[in-house]
Amino acid sequence: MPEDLLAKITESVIGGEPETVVALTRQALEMGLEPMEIINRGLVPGMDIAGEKFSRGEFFLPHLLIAAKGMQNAMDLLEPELVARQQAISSVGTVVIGTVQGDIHEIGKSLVGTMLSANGFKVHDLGVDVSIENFVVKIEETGANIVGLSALLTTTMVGQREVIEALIEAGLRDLVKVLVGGAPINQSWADEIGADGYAEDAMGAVQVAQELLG
Ligand code: B12
Repeated sequence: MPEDLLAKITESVIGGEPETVVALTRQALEMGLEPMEIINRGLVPGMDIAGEKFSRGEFFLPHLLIAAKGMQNAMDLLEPELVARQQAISSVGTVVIGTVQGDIHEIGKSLVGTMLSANGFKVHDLGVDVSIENFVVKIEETGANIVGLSALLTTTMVGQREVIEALIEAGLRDLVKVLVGGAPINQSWADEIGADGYAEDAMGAVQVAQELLG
């Protein structure tokens, strides 16, 4: 049963069993489950529960790390499937994406990058803990139409505002749309810092990016 399999994936993410996560993910693909279904109903709930346990003091950093390893290894398997399932249209826009300075959360940012690239965007992923300067330089160098700024911590979300300020200073603000996201981010924060768009998840990010480029 797909439901049972998805529940087992969730459990093995929480339980810190990366090899089992990968084996079950492979099984789910073989059963014909869609990659986004496996991500949204199997892997992400596992990460959410691990995060909740961490805030309650039931989990420590190593637990989060091993849960993340499970999800990341499964993503290595799912990414080519995600890309293969979308019709790669000729490039609809160029995106520079990264997680802001001081923040090393990678998984959500990478998923957004993969989905954008699967939907025809040319994506330059700068990785995590990206300095303001690196964002600015890469946007200039690539002529990107969109920059995606990820932040997972309430202490680093201010980095999104700082990148916007640096873009204004560099005279690039009118040339690039700013898309923000990450667990603590919402529409009112996006409005407050003058971002052009916000999305809650990777599918939403694709939709908003398409809307931003008209
Ligand atoms: C895995 C994890 C880690 C891993 C990260 C490993 C890795 N390689 O990425 C490790 C163990 C390193 C880690 C470290 C820390 N973490 Co942590 N972590 C998590 C956890 C459990 C899951 C994050 C995740 O990957 N989710 C799955 C992905 C798919 O979801 P996502 O990241 O939210 O991304 C989606 C959306 O947000 C959105 N999105 C994301 N980026 C973008 C960008 C754009 C442009 C758009 C449009 C959309 C978008 O789309 C994505 C896909 O759907 C969260 C809890 C949680 N549920 O979020 C805590 C959490 C984020 N961590 C937390 C904390 C406190 C920390 C530490 C400070 C712990 C410590 N004491 O050291 C450190 C900080 C390190 C640092 N400087 O960055 C807190 C943050 C609290 C807060 N409000 O600030 C959380 C919420 C846990 C908790 N409940 O307490 N963490």
